[in-house]
Amino acid sequence: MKRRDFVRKASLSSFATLIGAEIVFASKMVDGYIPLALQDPDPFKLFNKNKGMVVLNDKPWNIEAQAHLLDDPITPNAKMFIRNNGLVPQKINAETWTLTVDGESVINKKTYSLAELKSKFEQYTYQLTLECGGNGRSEFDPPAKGNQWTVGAVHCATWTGVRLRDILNDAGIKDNAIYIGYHAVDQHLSLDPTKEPISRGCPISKAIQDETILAFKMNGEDIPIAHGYPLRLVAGGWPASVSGKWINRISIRNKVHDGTKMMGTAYRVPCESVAPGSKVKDEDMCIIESMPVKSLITFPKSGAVIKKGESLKISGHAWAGELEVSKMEYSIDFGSTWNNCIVANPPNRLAWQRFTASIDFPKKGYYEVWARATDTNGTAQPMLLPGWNPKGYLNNACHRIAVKVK
Ligand SMILES: Nc1nc2c(c(=O)[nH]1)N[C@H]1C(S)=C(S)[C@@H](COP(=O)(O)O)O[C@H]1N2
Ligand SMILES: [Mo]
Repeated sequence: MKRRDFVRKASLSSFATLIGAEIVFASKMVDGYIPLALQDPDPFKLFNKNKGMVVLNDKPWNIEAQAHLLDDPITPNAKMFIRNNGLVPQKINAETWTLTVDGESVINKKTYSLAELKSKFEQYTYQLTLECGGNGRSEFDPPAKGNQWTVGAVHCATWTGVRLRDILNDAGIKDNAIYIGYHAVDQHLSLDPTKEPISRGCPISKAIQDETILAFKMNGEDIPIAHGYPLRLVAGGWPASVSGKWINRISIRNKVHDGTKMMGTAYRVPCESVAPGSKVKDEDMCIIESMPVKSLITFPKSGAVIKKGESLKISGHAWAGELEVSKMEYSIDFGSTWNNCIVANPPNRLAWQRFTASIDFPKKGYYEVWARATDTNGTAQPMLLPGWNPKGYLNNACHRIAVKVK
């Protein structure tokens, strides 16, 4: 019903764009009629996603990958999870798009066109890991409300754009600045124009890192609409909620940004660990910053069957928020003993690292391959579910796959 109201507002020309053809008898269509072709949009076609992706929610669209889809060193669009808090914008005009830099702590409020951003500032390309803070939520007990992500809310694409730092400096950052907050054009599910689905941010120290960029390209092409066309903030290694899509405003704040989903329990965990199921007061919740060390076996798919005498080549990716992964191990005996994998250096800071190993099994039978990454601080992934928290964030437990040797 709400969706219908929304669609009613969309113009006929945007219907035609979405359908990919002119609606020949459009003038005969009753006001508010939704063309059949749009009544049940196929998300795989709509967003060009791989058929193996799993739709967790359609209002708003939330779609996750499966571990075995994430084997590409650079994640292609077809295999990138989508996480939306509101509605994907329908009509975007890159020609007239602007970015405004404002806030209590901006020296000169400024507005840039996309063309200005591209010509005025140097462009950089980085490969950046974006993982949803709620990735792995489905494992928590008592369960946490929200999309029940398993392991597939992570991707590592390349992003091309301008450094946020260069833009902030161009507008001028006052000495009292401590945070930035983003604003975007996606609509709240209620369609109430005064509400934002999400408006998050990060401390200035993260905002001015080399790799924090305002991107207009993903994997060398225009960013797909679902991933933030025409302008997206990308802040690798932090909960992907910091990486605002469809950005048209950045505020330089003299306090911690107080936008939607910055407060209460949103993207926060108890500052001190709590017993599962506890009620935690808002003031005892801390904002998630760098994501914890984690890894995923992306080849083979769980359930692989190999012949006795064959060795199994596994591969996957490991990442560690602001840090690097210093060690990657696998176990085939339920964690009793561990062997080293080969881990590649990241192509750049904040990109995931590829690991490989060749595994020999002693005899026929059922095995599990468990994978464990350790970051440069010496912190390893837990084998079991880590600290319970009210919203089910930061599950970085070891990934495992089943293997049969016949
Ligand atoms: N404008 C806007 N930006 C957003 C969101 C959103 O709903 N609206 N979702 C955030 C969250 S919670 C995540 S996990 C990432 C998901 O990025 P992706 O859909 O490109 O994978 O986008 C972030 N940026
Ligand atoms: Mo997220």
